[in-house]
Amino acid sequence: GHEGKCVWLTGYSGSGKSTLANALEVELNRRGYHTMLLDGDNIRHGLCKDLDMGEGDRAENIRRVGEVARLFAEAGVIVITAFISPFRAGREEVRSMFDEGDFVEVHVDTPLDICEQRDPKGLYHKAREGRLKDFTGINSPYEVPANPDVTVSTETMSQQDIITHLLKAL
Ligand code: GGZ
Repeated sequence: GHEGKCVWLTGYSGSGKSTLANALEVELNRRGYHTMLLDGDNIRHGLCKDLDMGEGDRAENIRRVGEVARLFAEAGVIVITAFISPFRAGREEVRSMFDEGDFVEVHVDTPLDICEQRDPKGLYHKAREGRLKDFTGINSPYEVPANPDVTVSTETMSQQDIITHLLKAL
């Protein structure tokens, strides 16, 4: 069978990580690959529901996601993750758990002001009003990936182009 991998999407809230992750999963499934999509919806309500958005808890969130991703990848699954994962050290820690080439870091490089304009859940607005603490990009840091395997821009590339690009990188 084919070997497992981890496609790790990182970027701001509203950058388009989940949309891309879902589209990538559909394409991989069409090609016969077994996939597992991990995102806030299935992780932060279950495995990580004891964690908040402070720096230490975000680090623990990413550590747990990395461990789960590795278990699935060892079973031959292509794992796609969609977490802000704002800290470089945490992303590098997860990378170190995989063989070279089996961890593909994808920077979803949508600028903060675009994410804030989109604001699909009104969270940026809430954060600007001071009603949400530790919000990434407003009052909590995002460390831009220094050496991502792939950088994608949802502004300049169509979703189909991005998916094609990601499939090639795999
Ligand atoms: C950032 C927050 C926050 C704060 C709630 N900061 O766009 P969303 O809504 O659906 O995805 C965001 C999600 C971020 O959780 P992650 O597990 O991806 O974060 S991390 O990787 O840093 O652990 C956002 C929502 O939760 N959200 N509060 N304060 N995003």
